[in-house]
Amino acid sequence: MDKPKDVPGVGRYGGPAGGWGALQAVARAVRGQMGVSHNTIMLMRVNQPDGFDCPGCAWPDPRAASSFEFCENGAKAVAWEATSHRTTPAFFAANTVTELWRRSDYDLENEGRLTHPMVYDPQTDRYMPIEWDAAMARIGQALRALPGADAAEFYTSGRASNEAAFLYQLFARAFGTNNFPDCSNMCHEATSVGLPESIGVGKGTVTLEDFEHCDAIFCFGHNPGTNHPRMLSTLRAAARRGAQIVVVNPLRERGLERFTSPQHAAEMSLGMSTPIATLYVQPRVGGDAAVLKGMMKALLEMDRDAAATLLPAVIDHDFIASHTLGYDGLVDDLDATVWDDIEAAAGLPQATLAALARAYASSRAAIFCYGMGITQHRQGTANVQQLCNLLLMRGNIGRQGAGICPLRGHSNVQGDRTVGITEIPSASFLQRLDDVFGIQAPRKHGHNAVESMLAMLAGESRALICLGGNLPVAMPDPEKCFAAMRKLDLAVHVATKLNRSHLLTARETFLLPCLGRTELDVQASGPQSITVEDSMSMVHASRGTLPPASPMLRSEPWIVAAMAKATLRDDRIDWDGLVADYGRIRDAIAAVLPDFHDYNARVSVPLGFRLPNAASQREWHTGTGRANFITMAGLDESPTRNHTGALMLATIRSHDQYNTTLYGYDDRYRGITGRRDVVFVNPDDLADRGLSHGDRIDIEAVSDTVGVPGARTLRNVTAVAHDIARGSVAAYYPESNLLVALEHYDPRSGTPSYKSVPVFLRRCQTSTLP
Ligand SMILES: Nc1nc2c(c(=O)[nH]1)N[C@H]1C(S)=C(S)[C@@H](COP(=O)(O)OP(=O)(O)OC[C@H]3O[C@@H](n4cnc5c(=O)[nH]c(N)nc54)[C@H](O)[C@@H]3O)O[C@H]1N2
Ligand SMILES: Nc1nc2c(c(=O)[nH]1)N[C@H]1C(S)=C(S)[C@@H](COP(=O)(O)OP(=O)(O)OC[C@H]3O[C@@H](n4cnc5c(=O)[nH]c(N)nc54)[C@H](O)[C@@H]3O)O[C@H]1N2
Ligand SMILES: [Mo]
Repeated sequence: MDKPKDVPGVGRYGGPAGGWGALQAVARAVRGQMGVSHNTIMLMRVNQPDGFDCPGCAWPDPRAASSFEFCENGAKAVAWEATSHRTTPAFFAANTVTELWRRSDYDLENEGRLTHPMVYDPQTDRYMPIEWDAAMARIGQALRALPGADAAEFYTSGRASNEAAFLYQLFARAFGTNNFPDCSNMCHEATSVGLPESIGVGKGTVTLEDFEHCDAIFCFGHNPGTNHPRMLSTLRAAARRGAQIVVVNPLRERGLERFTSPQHAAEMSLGMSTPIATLYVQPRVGGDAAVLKGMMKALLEMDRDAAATLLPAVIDHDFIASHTLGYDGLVDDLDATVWDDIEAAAGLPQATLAALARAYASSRAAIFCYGMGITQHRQGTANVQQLCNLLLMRGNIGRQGAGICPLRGHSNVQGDRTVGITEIPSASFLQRLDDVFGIQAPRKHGHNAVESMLAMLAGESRALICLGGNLPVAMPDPEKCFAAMRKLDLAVHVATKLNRSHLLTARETFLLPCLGRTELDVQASGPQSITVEDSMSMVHASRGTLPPASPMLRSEPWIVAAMAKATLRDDRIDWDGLVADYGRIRDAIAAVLPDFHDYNARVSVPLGFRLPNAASQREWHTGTGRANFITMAGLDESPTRNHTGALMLATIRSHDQYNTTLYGYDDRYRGITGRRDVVFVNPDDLADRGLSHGDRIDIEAVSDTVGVPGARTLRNVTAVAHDIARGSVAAYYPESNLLVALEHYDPRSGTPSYKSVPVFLRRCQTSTLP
């Protein structure tokens, strides 16, 4: 191969994940770059028993309460919130919304924390300050003026506490709708739909302790070095005691290869690192169902060989007989599926799939971890269920050191779901809500995120309330979602910082600034704690310590209650009493959800308590009363083979971003500095197209993927030759969202197929330089 040409901002990262680079990045975030003073940092008590829960991710805290854990990206998340920059009324007076629209997403949030409640004035095209009371009165009036409650959408982003989320769903249901689009709809909905059918719970079954007892960890489609960095400590410990760590990911991700723990002085000072993956396999993007079926087929063949030669069984037939249903159907499907097809769909040879199966078969207790690489596909739900099938084949659910571990996204996305943020609530939950609060919650199911956008676009939904987040920017197809937002009668954003969604103004638009998790929250009864649930169903308290960014800020529970009071006319809910003391909100949650019994007492201890998880006790709350093998028909994600030359695009996160929030323009572990306008391509795929590393290209989505014609092209990005599976390309979200059709989602869960977008690469047609 020719010597790769020099491309600005594109290099190679040679070191391990973590190490001094991570500490330097923390220092940069803390010193000035994000406008945080050292004193502020000293005041913080992140993930300490008496401090606040890190808003960075949902990975659990270690059991030893003293072993304070913090990471580079946690530091960035905290510094982002604790910044000394402020977005004040003077700033809004100096800039029209049209002018602000032209700024980058990075610049908008970099203005800092919102300080005052604001209302949009169409006359001057500016946001103007408004008193809280006046804002609430107008919001209440606008909601009451809707043709019906179902014309309102109540969006939740997963940072909201259990207390805020519970009040929010109570408000919307007392108002009369189950329209709860939420970030989970774009994230782990395939988990929430797929796991209950397979094993009867919609959450992971393992605890952190299980990681100490397993001897194999499989990582499917997640990138912990960036998105769950504290997990690297767990992987490091497992690797050091000799557990196998098997990675299935089209990209080589540094955090899954090598890690230097900043918490271990010796490793740091000696410049040593711990190798993480014992086996790293790179299927093509969208090839997971084929990988999993290949592993199952290989396992089956091994088991048959073992039976023929009187060796011990590889498959746990006793467990299958006493706990499961549907195994025969699975076996028939595996027998009918030929290796040639599996190899083509997986992009891996049979020998590699057999090696994966052998690694699995040789383990005593295995944990399967997975993230967006599994869920964000047209077959996301089926993918999740294939993971379950493979675990069930060896009885790897409901015993020590074994189980399934979805890596959840936002720090409380799982808790929000538990306390009622769902568009498809159960009848029993609604009945208990009615009984406890004397309301009549609607029974009709509501809209998920995609459905809410389609309803807004059609003019059927007229109001959108957002409890955090950046919905139209996080969703596919900005052209459609932005247009949908602009048609609304009412938009209300409860937020900490300015983002693009706030600039998509409706007839009436309100921007309501709230306290963040790091800040002291004082109500009538004194300082308050909130509670959150992590990825492993541990519920614990979090208490902010920093002085609020502005005296005008209100807490999310306060804002939700104020909106409810201004909107509802004949409810008998004591909103003021609930907000005066969040302990009363927790009592109300416990009254509705028995799993939260003695809630206040149980969160008063450092690590809180674990919610019951039936599958981890081998109790199967499925329709059949057993764990179900659920067979997926076929192998393919969205087949690209009908489109000669098409590649499969996955949209991914850089190391310097939190979803739509950009902390900066570097992606250190992938060697990218100061830019995001790149697409990662396998060198052979470049060569096949007569393209080279550094060429400027256009990415064109295959237009008829889901029967939605229309040109979608991301122009003028730089091709970067990368260690990525053949047939696969990757680009950063949210810039690449314009390539994803709104209708391109998993029909079973509604999860957008952000990680399987068939595209063509073309030499750039525009002559302007980037
Ligand atoms: N610092 C930081 N932390 C975060 C976030 C953040 O943006 N920044 N976001 C939070 C949220 S909301 C979430 S949901 C999580 C997301 O955490 P992750 O699930 O780790 O998210 P992604 O970066 O989108 O994608 C993860 C991996 O999927 C791989 N992948 C892509 N396509 C495929 C495929 O077809 N098959 C397989 N097997 N793998 C594939 C990519 O190579 C990438 O390594 O992180 C949370 N934590
Ligand atoms: N192409 C593509 N698109 C994706 C994904 C992908 O992998 N690829 N991933 C999807 C996933 S997994 C998710 S979860 C969604 C994320 O979707 P969202 O959750 O809607 O987006 P965020 O970017 O996390 O929201 C950032 C905003 O939240 C507000 N905020 C921050 N902290 C707080 C707080 O404490 N309270 C309140 N009220 N507001 C706060 C700030 O104003 C900030 O601008 O994006 C999805 N979109
Ligand atoms: Mo997410």
